[in-house]
Amino acid sequence: MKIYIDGKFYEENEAKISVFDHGLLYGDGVFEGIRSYNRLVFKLREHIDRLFESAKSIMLTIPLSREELIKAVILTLKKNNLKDSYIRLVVTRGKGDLGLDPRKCKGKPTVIIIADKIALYPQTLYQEGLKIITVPTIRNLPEALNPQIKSLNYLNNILAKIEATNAGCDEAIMLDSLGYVAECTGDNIFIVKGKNLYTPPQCMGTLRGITRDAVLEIARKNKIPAHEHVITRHEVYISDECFLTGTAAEIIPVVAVDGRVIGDGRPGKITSVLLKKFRELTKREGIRY
Ligand code: PXG
Repeated sequence: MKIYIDGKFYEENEAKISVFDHGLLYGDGVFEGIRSYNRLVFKLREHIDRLFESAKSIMLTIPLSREELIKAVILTLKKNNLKDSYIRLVVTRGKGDLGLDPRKCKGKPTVIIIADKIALYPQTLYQEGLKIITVPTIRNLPEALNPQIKSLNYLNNILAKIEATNAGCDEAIMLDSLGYVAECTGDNIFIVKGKNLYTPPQCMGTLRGITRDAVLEIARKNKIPAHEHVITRHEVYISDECFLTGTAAEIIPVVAVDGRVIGDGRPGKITSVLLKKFRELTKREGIRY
C-alpha cells in the first residue's frame, strides 16, 4: 500500500507523522471518507467541498487547492491500482508543542491520503438488516461542536458505538439534546411511512451526509416524496421501513430498533428500490481515473 503524506508516497510501515501533531494530541483536524467504484470516484467534489467547509470552521488552512487535492486523491488511487476503494482523506493541524494552542503549529497542516478497501458490515447484514438501539450518549450539541464539522474528534460517536456493542447491537441511534433522532455513529438515518421517506434535517445535530443527499435526490427523481423532518423514537418504532446511509455503509436496512420490529422484520421494498438506484448511480457518476 502506498500512502500519501504531504506530497510524497510511503509504504504502510514507513508512513508516519510526528507524535507532536495536534491531530493526534487533540483530534485537531478534519477528514473525509470517500469511495470509488470501478475507477469512478463518487461525489469527490462534494467531499472536497465539505472538507474545506470543515477546515474553514476550525480555521485550518488546507495547504492545497481543491483541484490539487482532487489530483492527489486520483494519484493515490492510481499508485495503488485500486478499482474499488475506500479513501480516507485527513488534514491535521500539524506539528505543534504540548499545549493546545494551534498557533504553535508553525509548519503546514499535514495532508494524508489512504486508499484501501472497506467492508463495514458483513454482506449477510445487507440481506438480513441491522438490529440497532438508541444509546444514552447524545450527539454533540451544534452549539458546542457542530456535527457538520467532520473533525478528527470522533469520541462522541465512538462512545455511542461502544454502548451499542456492549448491548450486542450493530449500530446506535444518537438523539439530540431535545430527544429527537439525530443520526447513527457513522451513518444518517431514514424511515419510510406509507409512501413517504423521512430523514432528520441537518440542523438537528446531524451530519449532512453525502450519501443522504444522494438518496434524497434519487427519491425525488423517482417520485418518492422525501422530507427532511424532525423524527421521534416513536416514529421510528412505527415506521414501515428504516435504513442507514453512509459512504462506508452505503445503504443498509434496519429491521429492529430498541426491540421493536420494523415493518415485517425484513428489509423494505422502498429501501431495496433506493439501494438499486444508488448502485446504478455509483456505476455512472463520478470522476474517472
Ligand atoms: N454521520 C456521521 C456522524 C458520519 O461520520 C455519515 C453520517 C454519513 O456521511 P456520508 O457523507 O459518508 O454519507 C458519517 C460518515 C465508519 C465511518 O467507520 C463513518 C464515517 C466516517 C468515518 C468512518 O463507519 N462517516
